[in-house]
Amino acid sequence: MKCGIAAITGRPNVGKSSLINALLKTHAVISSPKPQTTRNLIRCIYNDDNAQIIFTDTPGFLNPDDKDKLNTFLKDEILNALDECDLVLWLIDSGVRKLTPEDYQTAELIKSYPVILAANKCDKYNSDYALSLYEKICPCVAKISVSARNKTGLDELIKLITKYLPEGEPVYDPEILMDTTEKFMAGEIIREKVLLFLRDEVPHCVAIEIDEYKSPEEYPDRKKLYIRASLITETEGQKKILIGSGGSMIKKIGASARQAIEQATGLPVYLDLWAKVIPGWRKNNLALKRLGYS
Ligand SMILES: Nc1nc2c(ncn2[C@@H]2O[C@H](COP(=O)(O)OP(=O)(O)OP(=O)(O)O)[C@@H](O)[C@H]2O)c(=O)[nH]1
Ligand SMILES: [Mg+2]
Repeated sequence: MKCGIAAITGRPNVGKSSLINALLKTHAVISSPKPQTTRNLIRCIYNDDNAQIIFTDTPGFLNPDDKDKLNTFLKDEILNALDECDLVLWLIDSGVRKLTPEDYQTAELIKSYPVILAANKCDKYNSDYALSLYEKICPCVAKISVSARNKTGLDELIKLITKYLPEGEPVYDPEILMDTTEKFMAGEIIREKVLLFLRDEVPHCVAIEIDEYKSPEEYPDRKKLYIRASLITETEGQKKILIGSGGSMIKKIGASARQAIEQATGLPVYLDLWAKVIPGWRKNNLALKRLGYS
């Protein structure tokens, strides 16, 4: 058996989370068309007869602006993922025609690991040029074209990763899909709907705080999973947009999130959403800590 940790890194929006979902054949982590969807290191576990691969999803690599402490946290999560991994899967977008300073920094950060270079979105672009660009700045043990959307190249990718992982027995029970809590995942699902329904910069200014999480498994007198959550914005203006006229937006987010949480947990759900303001929470260390970004 092989067993080890494959950290997936890359620019925002290249499809890192979508690829994990495609490999695990389930909606494990949230994805969206907006960059900087993923905010935490999340371990997802893949099992087959030959290997257990622990994939770490990470935020997209961006150079943090010193004032934006959330962005500093996102970069730290990437460094934490690199700290614990056995190999790096550097996911690039097949459509890239020019490297950025962040690409060079990523190459520097991962140079001591075996790197598999994977060009995603090969359903949309020919990957050859993008792969040749990145190969010049990062020696890799293998390169491959994949499409998380069309599920192309995924078996080959698993074979490649398995080849470069250390020998070892599985460390996670094969029943376990993710090394995180249901409560955290509920917050992520709500945030995914915020990203889906709200436009422009607003979703990036929203954080979710789960105030109450009472499951029938823990409280047998309840028939439904009860979740009370706060949708936190930085300003009153953003809060107004989040609520929408007559509460229409927050209702839409709630209805869609409730359905998705019901699907994920297999339980009927009562979801109670509230909008709150914590002024400038992305720049405030105490607020970031409270919201799980520290
Ligand atoms: N055409 C195409 N689109 C894809 C593919 N994989 C992902 N996408 C789309 O790319 C967008 C970003 O996907 P994510 O999985 O959220 O990307 P990410 O790299 O995790 O993004 P961050 O978490 O923001 O760093 C979404 O709109 C996906 O539907 C693919 O193989 N082909
Ligand atoms: Mg992501």
